[in-house]
Amino acid sequence: SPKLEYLLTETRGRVAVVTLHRPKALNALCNGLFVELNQVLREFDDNKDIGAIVITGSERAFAAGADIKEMKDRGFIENYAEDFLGHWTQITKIRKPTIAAVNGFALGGGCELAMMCDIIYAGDKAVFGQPEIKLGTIPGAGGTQRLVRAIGKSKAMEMCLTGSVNLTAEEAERAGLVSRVYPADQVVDEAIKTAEKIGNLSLPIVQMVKDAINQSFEVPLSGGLTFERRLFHSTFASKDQKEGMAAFAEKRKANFTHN
Ligand code: CO8
Repeated sequence: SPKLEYLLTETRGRVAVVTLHRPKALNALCNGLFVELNQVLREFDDNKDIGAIVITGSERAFAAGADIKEMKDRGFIENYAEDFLGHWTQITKIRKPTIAAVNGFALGGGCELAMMCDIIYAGDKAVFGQPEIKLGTIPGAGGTQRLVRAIGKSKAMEMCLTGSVNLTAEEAERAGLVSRVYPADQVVDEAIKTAEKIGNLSLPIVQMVKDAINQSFEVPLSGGLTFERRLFHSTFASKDQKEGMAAFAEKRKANFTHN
């Protein structure tokens, strides 16, 4: 792919690591950064040798939000006509598991970007917040929706209405926003370890789990349970189900071929 201005990428075995790299602006999510992020994620999603993706920033900032300087003079009609920042949701269409490894500020769009990932790990100095209201606007990429589902109404209201009540890493873990907290310098490695674990499992089966859990956000319980059971049934059409269960019965390690 062409040279990237705002991102660093590397692969480690079946894991892709994407690092937001706009250090002078605390990884503020300018349009160019998001265009690159969508492009890189799509490439890794299409790459058969990749099983899971880690998204991280710097120790100081995962991302301090959408780029305020870039958007401050925009108008309603252009926002609406161009569906301003609508392309942010493309990351939720990535079919491989995504893990956000968050250090430092995850504010506004930065918090929303983390919430668009499947799993969030936090460094112990991470800070999650939705300060948009202090700028005279509101969260636009899930801060009033995904955050409620993650931490409940009262905490989400408090964060979004004040713009200044933030969650520390510990609080975010207790509230369920984050699955684990690690020392800041270990969080990326731990995210990569988990991504490796997932990446060595059967990719199509992993994708079914992701699909099924995401379905739970969209449909009533009975519909979600039926969706889950049908996917469960369909796993029996895969070589990897045969291999996984045979390996258990033969007391050996399964060798999945992603088929
Ligand atoms: N946009 C643009 N530039 C930024 C941003 C940002 N969000 N955040 C930081 N920067 C820049 C600063 O302007 C500064 O640049 P310069 O050196 O040229 O002055 C540089 O990064 C370093 O920042 P600070 O000097 O401010 O660093 P501090 O350590 O003093 O403060 C803070 C760190 C507290 C994180 C502070 O920078 C801050 O408050 N940033 C803004 C946080 C914020 O309000 N974020 C929400 C933005 S709005 C948003 O995200 C809406 C999302 C809507 C998505 C809709 C999708 C459909």
